[in-house]
Amino acid sequence: MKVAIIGYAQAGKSTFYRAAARGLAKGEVTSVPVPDERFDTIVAQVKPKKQTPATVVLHDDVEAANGAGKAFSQRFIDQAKKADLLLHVVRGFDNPISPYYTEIDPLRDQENIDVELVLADLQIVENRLERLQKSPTVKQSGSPDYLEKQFFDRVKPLLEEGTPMRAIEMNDDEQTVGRNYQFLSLKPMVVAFNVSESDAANPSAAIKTRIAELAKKETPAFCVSAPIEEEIAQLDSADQPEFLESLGLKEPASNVVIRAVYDALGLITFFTAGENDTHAWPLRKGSNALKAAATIHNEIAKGFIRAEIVHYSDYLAAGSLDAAYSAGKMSLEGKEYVIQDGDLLHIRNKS
Ligand SMILES: Nc1nc2c(ncn2[C@@H]2O[C@H](COP(=O)(O)OP(=O)(O)OP(=O)(O)O)[C@@H](O)[C@H]2O)c(=O)[nH]1
Ligand SMILES: [Mg+2]
Repeated sequence: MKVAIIGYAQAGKSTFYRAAARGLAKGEVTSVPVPDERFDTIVAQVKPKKQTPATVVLHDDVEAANGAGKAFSQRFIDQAKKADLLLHVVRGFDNPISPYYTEIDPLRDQENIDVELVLADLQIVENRLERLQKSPTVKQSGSPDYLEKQFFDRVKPLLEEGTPMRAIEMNDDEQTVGRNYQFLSLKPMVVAFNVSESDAANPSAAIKTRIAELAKKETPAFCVSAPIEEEIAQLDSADQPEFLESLGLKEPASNVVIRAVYDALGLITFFTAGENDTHAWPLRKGSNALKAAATIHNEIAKGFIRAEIVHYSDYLAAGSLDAAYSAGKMSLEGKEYVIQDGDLLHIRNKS
């Protein structure tokens, strides 16, 4: 899953990218492990030869957005279109370089990017509606062009009011049309306000209010201090707790952001606790056991007999998979069983 880091110039995008990548950053694209305490617990207990966490792919290769109310460049739009999720890093710290506005105003910057995303989509909708006028089938009730015109006629005034596509109710066909057009405001979005060190643990009332407003619009938002996060990432894990405590943090803020990204992508995790490889697998919410089997390997899905399932809470209570099995906590499920976040799986199969 591709996560594009977007924002204005010098907002701290690359600093945050390096911090979230926990020292793994290579170039501008890095596969970043999703922090998961449950996975760490399983690994510590199983002690496998190899461990494979779930990951998301962070892209720091998107050109900075034009500031001061200028529209996005075509290059920005083309790069952002390819992403599954947009992670907006907002400048909330004093920067003497101040490339676009002199005064710091994270609320303005966050809103400006949102408005530009909607305007970029509105442009596409308007162009398409103009072309559709010339379509020979646009008046034929039920034709694809007819349906598209109806849909775009409905969303146009909403976009004009500044409503992002992701906040507009759509049926399945409309969702498909929206995805085909790669509308930017339809993509899930997470916001990281890059504020000063002292504000990160204790944000201003204005930022708290904005975070609450964004949460209502299904846009998870957080405060981070990107340079501090980068420092944390450089520390040995033994030295981290004391440093985090001195900052008033329970864990690195970038961990929280990456988990929110994963969740906003609509993903949950299931585990396979093998002695050779203990693996955390990303899976779309609502997927069944057959889909989980196919995620591991197509052959395993083809030969699917049953899924042995242990819920994570039962595993934790028992202390090991063997103990959970002995305590009767394993259930045998068929292909249609809906995987729950944290399930430990073993697929019985013919292959
Ligand atoms: N004081 C302070 N400086 C920061 C903070 N975040 C980033 N910086 C500094 O701001 C400058 C720009 O940071 P980058 O992470 O390169 O920003 P960017 O958004 O990737 O910049 P471009 O890719 O050039 O658009 C660097 O000198 C950082 O060290 C912060 O929270 N506080
Ligand atoms: Mg950068």
